[in-house]
Amino acid sequence: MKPVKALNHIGIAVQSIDEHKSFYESTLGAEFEGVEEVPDQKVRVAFFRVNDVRLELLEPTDPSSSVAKFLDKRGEGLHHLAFTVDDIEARIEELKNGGLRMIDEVPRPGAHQTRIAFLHPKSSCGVLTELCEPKEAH
Ligand code: CMX
Repeated sequence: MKPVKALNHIGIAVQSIDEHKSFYESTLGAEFEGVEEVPDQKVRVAFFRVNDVRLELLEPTDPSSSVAKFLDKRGEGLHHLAFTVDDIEARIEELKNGGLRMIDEVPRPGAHQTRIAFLHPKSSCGVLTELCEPKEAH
């Protein structure tokens, strides 16, 4: 596959953004960038920035959300790594042609008007991995 461009963000599943916001903002001193709802994924997300690294807290908005399921099974913690790509459709095809298992074979809408697609963790060393195409890249 054409190389990914950057680590876009690290996703962390939480029961409540409000409960954990002060840890990232006040204790660690990360820059709070805002909260956004991603209806397609049934989550509310909060972004924090530490230099070039962005952290995304994910809070489920519905019990059927995959994040709610994750919290039930595993509790709060690291959920996924997201990598910036361009031409996400081409990257999905390359991964599929390489025999990797995609959760999303068609891009879905993500936060900040990105388009996203997940690889199954069984195809990526047990780490849920997201391809993320920023709006300006297409
Ligand atoms: N990281 C690593 N492994 C994970 C995982 C995660 N976040 N979530 C589930 N798994 C593992 C499970 O432990 C399980 O492994 P075992 O079979 O060894 O027990 C395996 O994946 C299948 O899990 P499951 O519970 O049977 O399947 P689920 O129905 O929970 O689905 C997954 C898992 C990854 C397919 C589903 O969560 C999914 O489609 N995720 C992509 C969408 C998503 O996570 N959206 C939220 C973020 C949105 C955003 O950033 O905007």
